[in-house]
Amino acid sequence: MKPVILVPTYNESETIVDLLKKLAQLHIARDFDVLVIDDNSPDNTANIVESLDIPWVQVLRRSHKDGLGSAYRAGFAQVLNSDIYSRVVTMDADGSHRVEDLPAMLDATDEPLSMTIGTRWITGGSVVNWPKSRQLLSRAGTRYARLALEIPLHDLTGGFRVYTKELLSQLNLDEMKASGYCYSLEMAMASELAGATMIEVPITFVERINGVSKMSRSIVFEALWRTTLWGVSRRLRPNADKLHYVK
Ligand SMILES: Nc1nc2c(ncn2[C@@H]2O[C@H](COP(=O)(O)OP(=O)(O)O)[C@@H](O)[C@H]2O)c(=O)[nH]1
Ligand SMILES: [Mg+2]
Repeated sequence: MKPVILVPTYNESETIVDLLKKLAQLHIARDFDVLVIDDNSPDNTANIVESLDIPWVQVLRRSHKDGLGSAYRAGFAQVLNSDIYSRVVTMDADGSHRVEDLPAMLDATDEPLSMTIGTRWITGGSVVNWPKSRQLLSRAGTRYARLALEIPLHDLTGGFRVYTKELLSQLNLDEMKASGYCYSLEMAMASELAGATMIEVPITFVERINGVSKMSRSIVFEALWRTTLWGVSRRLRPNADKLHYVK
């Protein structure tokens, strides 16, 4: 049993090769697979990855851009169908989630029902090259989600995580609704409802140098309204939420 790293991509031709090169260095010491989940990127990301012909890297091709949450759900469904994986890592393609931080994330716990969260806003964690506005947005997002969802974690908006297969197989992934980046909040909420141990590992988040961010106003808006609704629902119907998210 080995980990699998899910890397969602949309127009990441300028970043994905570099990430895979860095992962190849780590692959010398550790066994893992990579699944790139590509939404038919017009810049040929999927073809570029396949042309590298790396035996431990596969591409899941989707027909059109359908958001980060939906890309991850497709990836989860594919890897949960296989019985060779023990854990699932989620990682951005653009180098913001550093391969250097991955060993500490993978070694953080042996707990079978757990989620390890790469965390920027704790001692030892940091952010490099993010404008003040983006830092503010991320910190305010986490603070609002902590309050609304009552989850005492320090980085709820980050997507660098390790889920155990046992945890993912207990969640009703088909019931998840977030289409954009707030999928990370929905997954944290569902994992907490499943009784998962949550481990925070400090990471350094480095803003991309190449390619462009897909963050948009509509992604922020979706996170805001969904978090507000989830917060209300958690207070009014806590058991219904558990039934909704946990098998
Ligand atoms: N498959 C897929 N990947 C996406 C989508 N939106 C964003 N991504 C990927 O998600 C990761 C994070 O996106 P990014 O634009 O870097 O967001 P930021 O770091 O918050 O500015 C990158 O690897 C993107 O290519 C999408 O709709 N589909
Ligand atoms: Mg990024």
